[in-house]
Amino acid sequence: MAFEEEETTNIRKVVFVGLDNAGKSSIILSLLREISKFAMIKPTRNVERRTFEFLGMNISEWDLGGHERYRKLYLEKAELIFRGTDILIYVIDVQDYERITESYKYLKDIIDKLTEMKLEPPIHIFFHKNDLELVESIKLKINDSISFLEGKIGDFQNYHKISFYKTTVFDFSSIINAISEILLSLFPRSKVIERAIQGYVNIAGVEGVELIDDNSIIISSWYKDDDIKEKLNSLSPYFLRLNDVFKKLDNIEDEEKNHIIVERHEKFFIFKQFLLIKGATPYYISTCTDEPFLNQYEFNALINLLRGIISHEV
Ligand SMILES: Nc1nc2c(ncn2[C@@H]2O[C@H](COP(=O)(O)OP(=O)(O)O)[C@@H](O)[C@H]2O)c(=O)[nH]1
Ligand SMILES: [Mg+2]
Repeated sequence: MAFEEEETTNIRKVVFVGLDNAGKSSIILSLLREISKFAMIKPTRNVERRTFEFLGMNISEWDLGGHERYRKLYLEKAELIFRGTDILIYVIDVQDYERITESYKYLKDIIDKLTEMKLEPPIHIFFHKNDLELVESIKLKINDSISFLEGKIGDFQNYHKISFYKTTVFDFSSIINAISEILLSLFPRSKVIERAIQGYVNIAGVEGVELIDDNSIIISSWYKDDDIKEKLNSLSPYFLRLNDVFKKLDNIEDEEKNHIIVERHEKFFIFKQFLLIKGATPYYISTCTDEPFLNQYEFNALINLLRGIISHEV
């Protein structure tokens, strides 16, 4: 029991709020889909609402909307929802022009309520459905909505920490970037990376992982035991050297095939170079597994997340 309590104190409560149809479930689902490629999702035993745990965040969703007269009712429930909330994500459908004012009113009510309750969770506003492939006239309209909202919401910035993001489910990086920034506001970067690596280990079944930067520094690592730790620690510097030699010899730029594999005593040591930011210095992963390859699907999901985490300035 004591252990369980200690476990949960590290979990942050993140609530997605917004009008019905704003896109909250879709955002959460797209995260789930991506994350489940490399991490186990822990559904929480919560009867009322669907919640899930992801990299130390307990994420839930709350629909607003309906009749105007319900607004007051919602706010009475607000006490229940917002107490203990670490992060509030407010999702606005920027293509639904008819409900922009309604959405704004709810947000204003919530901020007022929070102030009244003396709660100050940072508020992250997603200008959602900011789709890429839109005709110019719609893009202009969306920008109008966003400027309107930014102007209005700017008024609250004296009281609250408010950030804005433009998101769409059609560009997953827009979502993972926003979530990474939120994660980094909650936990130190090293902790977020560590959790990501741990998630990958759980699903990929590797015996050890080292994430190494271009200065040969191990940024994060996980080992099944001391034996694997010693092996990877000793091998990685050689892999880095070998990788440099190969880089000079070949001019193939196929990232997918850019790895070195060593087999020894039925174990495979796999070293892989990858780019987090185009044009910047590469990163490397050094692993030990039972199989002579890394599953691309899981590996790419890890890279996508790391890209969000590492390339973010804090
Ligand atoms: N065009 C567009 N539609 C989206 C986007 N995200 C969600 N939707 C759609 O918006 C509708 C409502 O989404 P849902 O996630 O159920 O909203 P919720 O009520 O806030 O949970 C669904 O038809 C989604 O397919 C997006 O980024 N762009
Ligand atoms: Mg929903």
